[in-house]
Amino acid sequence: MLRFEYIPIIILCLISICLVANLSNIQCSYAAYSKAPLAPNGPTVIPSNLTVEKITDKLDFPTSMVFLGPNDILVTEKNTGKVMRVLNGQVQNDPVLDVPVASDIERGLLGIAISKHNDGKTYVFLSYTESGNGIDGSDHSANIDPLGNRLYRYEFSNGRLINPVLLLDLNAIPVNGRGEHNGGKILIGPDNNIYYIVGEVGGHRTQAQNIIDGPAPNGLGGVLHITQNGQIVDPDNPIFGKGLPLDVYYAMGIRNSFGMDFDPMTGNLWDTENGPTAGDEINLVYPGFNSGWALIQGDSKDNLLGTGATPDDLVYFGQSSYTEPKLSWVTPIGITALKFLTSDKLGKDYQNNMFVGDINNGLLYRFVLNEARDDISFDSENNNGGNTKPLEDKVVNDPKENQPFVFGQGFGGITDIQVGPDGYLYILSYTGSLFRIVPSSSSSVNSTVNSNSNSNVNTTSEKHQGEQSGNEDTQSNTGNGNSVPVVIQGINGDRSYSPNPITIEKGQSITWYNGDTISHTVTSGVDNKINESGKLFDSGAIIPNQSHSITFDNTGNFDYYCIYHPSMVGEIIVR
Ligand SMILES: [Ca+2]
Ligand SMILES: [Ca+2]
Ligand SMILES: [Ca+2]
Repeated sequence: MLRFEYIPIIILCLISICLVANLSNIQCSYAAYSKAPLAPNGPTVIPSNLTVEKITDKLDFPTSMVFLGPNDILVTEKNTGKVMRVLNGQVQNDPVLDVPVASDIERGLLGIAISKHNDGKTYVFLSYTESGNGIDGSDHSANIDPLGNRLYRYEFSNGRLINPVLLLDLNAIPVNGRGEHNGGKILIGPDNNIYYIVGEVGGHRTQAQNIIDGPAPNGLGGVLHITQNGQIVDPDNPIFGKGLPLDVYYAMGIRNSFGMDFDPMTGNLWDTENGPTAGDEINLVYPGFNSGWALIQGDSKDNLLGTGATPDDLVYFGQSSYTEPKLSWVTPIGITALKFLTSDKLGKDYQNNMFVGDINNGLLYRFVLNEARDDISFDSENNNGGNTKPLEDKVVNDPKENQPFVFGQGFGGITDIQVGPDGYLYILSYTGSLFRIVPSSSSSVNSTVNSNSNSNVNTTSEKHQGEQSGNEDTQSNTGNGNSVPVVIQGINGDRSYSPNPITIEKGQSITWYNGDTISHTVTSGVDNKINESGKLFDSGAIIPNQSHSITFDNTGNFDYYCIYHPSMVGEIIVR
């Protein structure tokens, strides 16, 4: 086991106080993200020859998954600390393991990886924030510190995870009192070693966060790699330097991450990284990569953190170096999972594409790599023929620049993406649902629990007619010639629906036309009041270039929003 004793916490606190003063704009940005809800009629994907099937919706805040075999999946649950087995679409009653976790904010049971060995042994690796008193949910409120952010190896045997071996024990005590930035994803690399990504854990500021006069790195804020037995991969030739914990780092300068994967073509590691109020990233993570946090986030030329730092100001160990993100977002999307689709089961066009999820919008993105596979292709031909010109700077300055990459939506915040033994793409949502994307032709009604989700891609609003017929306030009406037009313009706050607000007379109808390039909804209510959402009216997915009409028979003011993109808000005034 590699154990990094807590570096005298008093020193860390003193240093962090100085930093809070200097970087106050960053420190205050915590939890600025929102989690996208599941679309009421289920998620959809853009290609009409593909469809989304629901496997189950019976999980409790699932975070990561691995396949034991076909239709046999192990899923980690963040807050229960349980590893659940989903067999042929059924969540089994008994967990294969139940560990005690601290679960505040981004703490919990976070990562899982699997490695099958020739001797018949199946190792399962788990990362979690281990509870300080053996009870789930013991956190700041109970004044209990977790034991650590820990990486364990288990053996899968007779349906249970047994024989735990603690491989890595990292500090889980935040400097800023918040349970954020614990990372947690685990991968088995092409070299059969373990790759584990951990965030800066609540504001730690060491040289691993590029604080030149800070304490030595303490194992946080990077991609770590060790053998499956918990040994240093190459002790004689470490990437960053000799001695613990420097020699476990594969990459540094990472604020937080919920996703990484190896490109099956090149063996290159790619990750997603989360900025504070700005600067979500996708990176190619080579050995010795320094991502720039806490001095640079996003593209350094944009100076999104306001530090004025350049790559020359960062802390470098050994042969480490800084590289700009392959893509960054000025406005964070809450970027999460990243997975290469290794199979051609969804069509040759999608094989070896990189799929990425987010938590703010519940969107699934598809990226084609360039020929050398060391960059994202911004060729319009590889991106649904979309306008990729604004992306040539590798920065999504306006949320709309995203759109050529959007592949699917309505998943609720995505926590993991994997490829099953069947070659299909599996999407895990914090809402408790697990989906898979399959060719429409192979979709079987029996395995499709939510058949509504399949009808969304190709239907027009006409097929939704009558859905609201039992509603006192509204009814669908697509044939009203006197309907008042509203154009859905895209993700743009209270200017997403135009005009906004819209005023009509009692008995009149409004027809929303989707002039955007991705689907949106017109759903009554506001984000974060899920119980009231869609109670009065809900259009379901209005796909690009389609319309949906609703007649309003009662007076009043009605808030509405897009359930896929909760930042899109509008108001209807019925006189
Ligand atoms: Ca538990
Ligand atoms: Ca970076
Ligand atoms: Ca741009």
